[in-house]
Amino acid sequence: MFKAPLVVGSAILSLAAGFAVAAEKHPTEGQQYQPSHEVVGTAPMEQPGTKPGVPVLSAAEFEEAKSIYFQRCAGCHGVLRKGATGKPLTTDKTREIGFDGLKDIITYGTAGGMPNWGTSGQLTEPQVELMAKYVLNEPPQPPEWGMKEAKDTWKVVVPPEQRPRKKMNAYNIDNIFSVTLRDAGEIALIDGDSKQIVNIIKTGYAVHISRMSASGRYLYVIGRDARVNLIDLWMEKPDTVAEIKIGLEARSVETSKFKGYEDKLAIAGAYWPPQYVIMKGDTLEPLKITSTRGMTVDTQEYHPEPRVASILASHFKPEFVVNVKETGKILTVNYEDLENLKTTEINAVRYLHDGGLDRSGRYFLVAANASDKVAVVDTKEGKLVKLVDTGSKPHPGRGANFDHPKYGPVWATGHLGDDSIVMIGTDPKKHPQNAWKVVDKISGQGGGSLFLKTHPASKNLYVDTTLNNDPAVAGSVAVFDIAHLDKPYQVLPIAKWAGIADDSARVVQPEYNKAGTEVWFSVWNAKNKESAIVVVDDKTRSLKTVIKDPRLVTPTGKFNVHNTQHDIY
Ligand code: DHE
Repeated sequence: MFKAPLVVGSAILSLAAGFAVAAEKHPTEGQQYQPSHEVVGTAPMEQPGTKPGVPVLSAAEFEEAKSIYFQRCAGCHGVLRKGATGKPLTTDKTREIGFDGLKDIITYGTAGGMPNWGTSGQLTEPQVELMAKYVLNEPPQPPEWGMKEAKDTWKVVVPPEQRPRKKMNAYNIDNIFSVTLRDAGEIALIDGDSKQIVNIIKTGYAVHISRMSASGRYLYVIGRDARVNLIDLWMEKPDTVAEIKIGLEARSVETSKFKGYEDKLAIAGAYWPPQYVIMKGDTLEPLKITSTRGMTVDTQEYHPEPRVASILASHFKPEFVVNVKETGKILTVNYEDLENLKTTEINAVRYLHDGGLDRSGRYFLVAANASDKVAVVDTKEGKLVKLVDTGSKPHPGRGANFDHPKYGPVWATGHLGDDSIVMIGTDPKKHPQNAWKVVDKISGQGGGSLFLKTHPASKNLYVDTTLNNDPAVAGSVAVFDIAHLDKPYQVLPIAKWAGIADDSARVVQPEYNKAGTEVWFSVWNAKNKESAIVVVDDKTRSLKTVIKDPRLVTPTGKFNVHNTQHDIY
């Protein structure tokens, strides 16, 4: 079995900062899998005044340095430079290190995970010097985004009363896929039955995820620039009916799913400003903005910019589960009474990222990848059940639920930092001895895994290795037989099947069709190169169709309407 050499830190776990702008190169090269704040970096910010002895930057130098900082550094060191997964870069610290010391750190990196921006060639020597000078100056403050700004950007394109009263198209909308066209700032709606493109819709910049309303009629899409698009799938040609910007930088959106609240509310979480916004489900009218600034779970220190990571709608209560990255807290936000908002603050662990429900829908499992843990929350009781130790940097997407032949129902995650796939028991009633423990661990193709998936109708478990630095591994997926997890996995050469032999093409995110008979993969190439969607027949594990179209630019996430609506994964 091939095992990729794993360098956790700069060299391999590479994706992130500023990749959207690097159109000519594959975006994942040589950059860390850390959030980029490239959109916040474009906001107007006043250049702070200088102090005697601190290098003065011209306005043009300040703009260049600010842009580099927000693209490449803010994800780890924070927008305000107070530290996140990286060290604080406040001026009391940077001035102690001094210009030469900073220049060395930026050039060569550190054993603690700071990338070698200089020697890797990603920053030129003058840019390294510029950044050393920049961090000796006070950080600029990006703007806030309150109700006024949200309302100023809110647009109802088609008011609810002018929308169709019934489905006006012949599509089997349950089996439509919303496909992220990352660098185009668009989504493609693809008919899962005919594999034809239904519409290409302009969305936010570097659109991140799509989620479905409880009824399956409305699709919500969020861009990195915090723009939310509301798309009505009942229209003759499904399209945007409302939009809003809920902040300057964001990644998550979700809708109310509790009985009686279907399609009533939407919520979006921002990276900057650190806040979540609750909106009217059918118009996106902003109703309530809540800041996530506050104390960290462990050291109980104030954190000025805790980003909102994944958000999930509970099926058991009228609640959203909001994961706050830097404070390490999980908030359950009760949406029954927005005037008297009741929030339960659940202590978990720092740097919460992505996760999903167990198959019963009651428990939510979320990865804190920098802590090598998965937090389990009981959404019915509103309590932390367990923090489970996993492999290095778990990254589940929403994870995969299946019946393990020996241990009963499990939820699985792959890892960025090693080749393991761990399975956590999720049935405290019938299998109490296995509940919330790692009951099984198998090895996949290597580290750099982002997503894994199965379906109740499938016997297979597919695991991608998108960020592995071996192009053959990044361009293929491993598939395991759930009934025989101890048997070797099969490798499906997805990028090759797409006829894309380019080393820069990475295969990302398995997604099933509604019936669970097909699995769709994105062959994610650079913006100026050919990408594709490869459809695999789940039963035979063979190639079924390749979807290619010049409009399919940088496809990444794919969200099947039915599976997303019902949290099937
Ligand atoms: Fe994502 C989900 C954040 C990079 C594709 N991504 C998420 C979620 C968060 C997040 C918080 C969970 C949303 C939810 O469930 O509500 N992603 C981040 C980052 O901060 C990071 C590391 C860097 C950044 O600056 O954005 C990052 N993500 C990426 C990518 O580079 C990917 C591969 C391609 C892309 O389109 O940008 C990517 N992220 C995805 C996808 C999901 C996702 C496809 C949804 C998975 C799912 O099945 O639900």
